[in-house]
Order: sequence, then C-alpha cells, then structure tokens
Amino acid sequence: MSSALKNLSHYDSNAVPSSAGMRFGVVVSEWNTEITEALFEGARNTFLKFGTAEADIIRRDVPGSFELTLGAQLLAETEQFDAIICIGVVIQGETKHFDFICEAVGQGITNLNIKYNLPVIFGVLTPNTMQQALDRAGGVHGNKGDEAAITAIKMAALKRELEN
Ligand code: RBF
Repeated sequence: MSSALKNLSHYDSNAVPSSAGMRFGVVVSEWNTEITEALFEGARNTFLKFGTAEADIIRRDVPGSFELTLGAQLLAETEQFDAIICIGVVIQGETKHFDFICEAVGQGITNLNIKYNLPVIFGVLTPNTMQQALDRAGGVHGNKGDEAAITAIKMAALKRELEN
C-alpha cells in the first residue's frame, strides 16, 4: 500500500493553520465500526488540537461507504461547513463489492469537491486485510483520521485565503 512507508499521524505542526472558527462536517460509515470509530476519534482530536470548537464538529452516520457521497452532499447543501470529511473502510479481501464501492465513493467525493467548491476529504481506508486497517486506525502506521483532518484544515484555510 502507498501508505506503508508513511505514518499517517506524522505531520509538520508548523505547516498546519489554526482551525479556530472553522466548522467541519464528518460523515462516518457504520461498516467496520471498530475502525471507523478510531478514525473519527483521530479526526476529532486533530480538529480540537488545532483550535476547532467541539460544537463546530458535526457528525452524521451513514450505513456504509457507498452512502458517504450522499451523506456529504446533504451536509454540503446546508452551506455551513468549511470542509467535510468522509470516513469509511472497505477491506479488499473481505468484500467482493470492493472495486464497485471504492470506485463509486472515490468518484462521488471528487464530484462533490467540484460541485460545491468545497473540500470534501477522502478519509476512506482501502486495505487488503483487517490488520492493515488496524495499522492505519491508530496502529503502527498512525491514524488516517488524523491525516484527513489535517487535509481538511489545510484545504479550508486555502479556500478562505483565496476567496477573501
Ligand atoms: N460498506 C463499507 O463501508 N465497507 C465494506 O467493506 C462493505 N462491504 C460490503 C460488502 C457487501 C457484499 C455489500 C452488499 C455491502 C458492503 N458494504 C460495505 C455496504 C455498502 O457500502 C452499502 O452500504 C450497501 O451496499 C447498501 O446496501
């Protein structure tokens, strides 16, 4: 996997803007909740670390990763968010639907970025095994939730800078 050599929780704090005053939507898939809850906690803690108020982290759950796109679109329609994170896990070795779901959610999230001119972040793990998922949900390779939150903050700050 491409993240095998990268710890997802390692970043240069000095290169991350303050997220105070920013409002984030987080859509969480209910499949493999052991993993998705850990990813959500990583994202939440990272937002808080960089100054986001607890009340400005709005979470909504959806049944599976396939539904992340519509969940994010419904949040985007409210025009209340600086960025939205989609959190899910699709494990290749356990899911015949792997290609179908990953293709759909990847394309769906890409479309939302463009349709709403809003950062909608792909916080979806697509490992081969459950162990690889655990390794990236607070394990030896860090937490993809942290990485997704850092990406959301950076993109929200870029949008604010260029639009103001
Ligand atoms: N959703 C996930 O988020 N991760 C999965 O690994 C996953 N595997 C699935 C495997 C099968 C065979 C099916 C039918 C669904 C799976 N889903 C998974 C759920 C999917 O994203 C969506 O919620 C359902 O297909 C809606 O009926």
